[in-house]
Amino acid sequence: MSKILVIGACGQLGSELTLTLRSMYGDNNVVASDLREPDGDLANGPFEILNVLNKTDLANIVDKHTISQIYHLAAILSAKGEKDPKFAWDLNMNSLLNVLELARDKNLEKIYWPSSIAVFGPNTPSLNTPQHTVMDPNTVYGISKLAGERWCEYYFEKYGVDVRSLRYPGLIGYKSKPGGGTTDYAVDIFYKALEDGSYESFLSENTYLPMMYMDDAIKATIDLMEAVKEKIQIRSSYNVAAISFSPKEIAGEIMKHLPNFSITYNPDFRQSIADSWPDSIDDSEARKQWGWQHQFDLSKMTSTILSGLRDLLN
Ligand code: AKB
Repeated sequence: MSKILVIGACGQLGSELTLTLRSMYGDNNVVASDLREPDGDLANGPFEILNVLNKTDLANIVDKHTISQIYHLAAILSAKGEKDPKFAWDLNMNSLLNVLELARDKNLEKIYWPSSIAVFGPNTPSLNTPQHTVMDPNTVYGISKLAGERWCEYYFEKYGVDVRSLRYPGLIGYKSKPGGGTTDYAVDIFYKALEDGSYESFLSENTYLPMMYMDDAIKATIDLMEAVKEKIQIRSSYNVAAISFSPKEIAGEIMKHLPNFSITYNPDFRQSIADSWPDSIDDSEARKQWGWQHQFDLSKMTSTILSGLRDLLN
């Protein structure tokens, strides 16, 4: 039985992915790790405090738990990265290199590392952005993700490290909040809709971005990691898509459930980041090669989040 280490397990994606992996493979086969102590259900399985920049601690944890697979999710996201670019670069890059080196040296079975739509930039075709195209990211987060993709392919080609990756769109869940991203508005809007009945968007009304409900993101991640090696023909990172919408459209969808909800627009520095990213993504390679299919459209996602969040807040 493979033993899995999740790095960044307390984050927006990490907390839900860890619990799904534990339900699939057993609590004791999935070790969660993060800089901070876990809360909620995450505390019900093995947990290690880990700063992934510390290579020795990382290696000791891998040895202690006989880890064979790593999901490395820790990163500084787009908006936060712009506040301290050097730190974002150091963390995003050196943490990935630590994991790839360890995977090569200890001959680990598989590695998962997320990339992002942030690898694209202002000169990338923004409608149905192809898998292979111009990539000129202008955020430090996007630059680090693009460099990371090149490193993943390099470690696969040169050393045979079985590293797999997805270019996530904005991930929307309600069980834990994201931090420091440009797509975070699409999570905040649900909290504010239920708590205050109104929301001030930091992106303008017609800003379209590729998005995905958390359950689909987890499904995509696990489908990719479970796929037989021969099907994984892209070793940089796969485009994956589900839905695309603007603040105005998601507000309209929320109003179908909460007719008194209102939205105002007050774009800030995150507008220019959003403007440099695609409106929609062509993910046909993922669909063809390993059978990716999403399950949540805007209306199904909205009703699922509103009813789940109502229960959580009550
Ligand atoms: C962000 O907004 O920075 C992230 C991303 C799209 O990778 N959610």
